[in-house]
Amino acid sequence: DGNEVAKAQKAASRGAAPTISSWILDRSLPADVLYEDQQCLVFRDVVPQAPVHFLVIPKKPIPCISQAEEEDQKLLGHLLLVAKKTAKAGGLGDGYRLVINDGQLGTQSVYHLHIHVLGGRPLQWPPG
Ligand code: DGP
Repeated sequence: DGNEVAKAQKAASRGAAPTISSWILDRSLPADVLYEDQQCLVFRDVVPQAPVHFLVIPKKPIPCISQAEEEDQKLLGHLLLVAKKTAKAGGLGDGYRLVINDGQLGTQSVYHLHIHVLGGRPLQWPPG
């Protein structure tokens, strides 16, 4: 909601590193949490790019997919299964898209690994 956007902007203006881990895992920023277990958290994106847009993040602070390790294999699989379950629970039975942005050219803006779950409208291909 607007309150969350204002807090995000305030945190950014303080020069705080924009990591979802510090804002959401510490609960310093209220997020609309849809699902949580020991390994991950699912919450609504504060700047939705589709009628349904949420983020699946590991609790482990992996900065980006390119820095994930072999030892993260099970966790990464878990994140995908949680993404598909929450997509179905979120009413995206007719299809949706999972996106992981990586690094500068991938337009990653928050350096805590997250899977975008996008749907609720026909999506364009290729993405921009
Ligand atoms: P990316 O560009 O892939 O790094 O996506 C980061 C996403 O995170 C972007 O869609 C906006 C969202 N976001 C950034 N800060 C916050 C926040 O504090 N709360 C929530 N709910 N979403 C955030």
